[in-house]
Amino acid sequence: MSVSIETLNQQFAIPNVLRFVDAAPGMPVIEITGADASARIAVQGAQVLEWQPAGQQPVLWVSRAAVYQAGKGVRGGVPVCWPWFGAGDAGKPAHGFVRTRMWQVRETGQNDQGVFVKLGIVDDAETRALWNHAFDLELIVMAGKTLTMELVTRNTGDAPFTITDALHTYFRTGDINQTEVSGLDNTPYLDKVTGFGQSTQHGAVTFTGETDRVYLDTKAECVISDNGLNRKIYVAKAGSDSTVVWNPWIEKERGFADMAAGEYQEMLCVETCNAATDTITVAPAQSHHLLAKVSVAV
Ligand code: TA6
Repeated sequence: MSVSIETLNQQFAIPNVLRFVDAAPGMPVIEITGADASARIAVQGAQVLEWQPAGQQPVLWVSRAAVYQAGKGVRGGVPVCWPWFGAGDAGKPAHGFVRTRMWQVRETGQNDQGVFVKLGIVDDAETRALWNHAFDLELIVMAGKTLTMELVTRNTGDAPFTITDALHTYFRTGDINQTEVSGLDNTPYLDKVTGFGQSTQHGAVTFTGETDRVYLDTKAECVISDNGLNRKIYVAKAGSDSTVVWNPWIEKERGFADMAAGEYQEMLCVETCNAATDTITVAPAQSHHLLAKVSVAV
């Protein structure tokens, strides 16, 4: 059941700091204008769309061709992939089913770290038809000088369940040809471009074509050297054993109706996740926390 913009603003707006607007019919978006940063978060999918620290360039990327439509994920920002990362079983949506569903707003507020929002989603008959488990999933977003996103999986059922999950973060970069990602040196990865063959990273990740890699058993902080915009973006994490690095490049970009021509040159994904063999099993009444912490230095 969707809640009206008026009701959301009555319950959760913070004057001059946080308000709800309709990005499209049935697509409420939270607009944050804090002292340290501005941000936008779609209530559908609890999808952070934008984060821009005061005095900085935008850090996240959203396609100019993105579609804002109830039931469709927005191309960019931070899609929440849960309870599986990647292709699901036949007939099931890629990257799980929560990114296209309406979440509930649970809390908004501000403190010395910035402006925070808590969004949650629980199981229902539709989700149980896709994945037969009871759960409570919550995303806590703190938008300040640093962006933190914490995805909390709670098992509210009576049997253990196993998930893979991701904060599938799309970053803006000045020029993919002048961009590299460090922090994954000597790390094994599955290369989706070559049918998930296993390789090992040597040095920084650079981009000369389609790049789609699941780095395994790594808790490392990644650093994006965005040399086009003369900045470094730090992606620290907790509760995550995998990191995915993705750029669709020219051909795959053409396959996305919600990417404009040439946009591959201004974006990359560094995804904070548990993927492939890095699965997470949650016992009844227990929870798992996946945390991404993003900061920028020029
Ligand atoms: O995380 C990388 C990836 O799995 C790519 O293989 C590509 O499929 C991308 O996610 C986007 O997936 P989506 O379902 O959002 O179009």
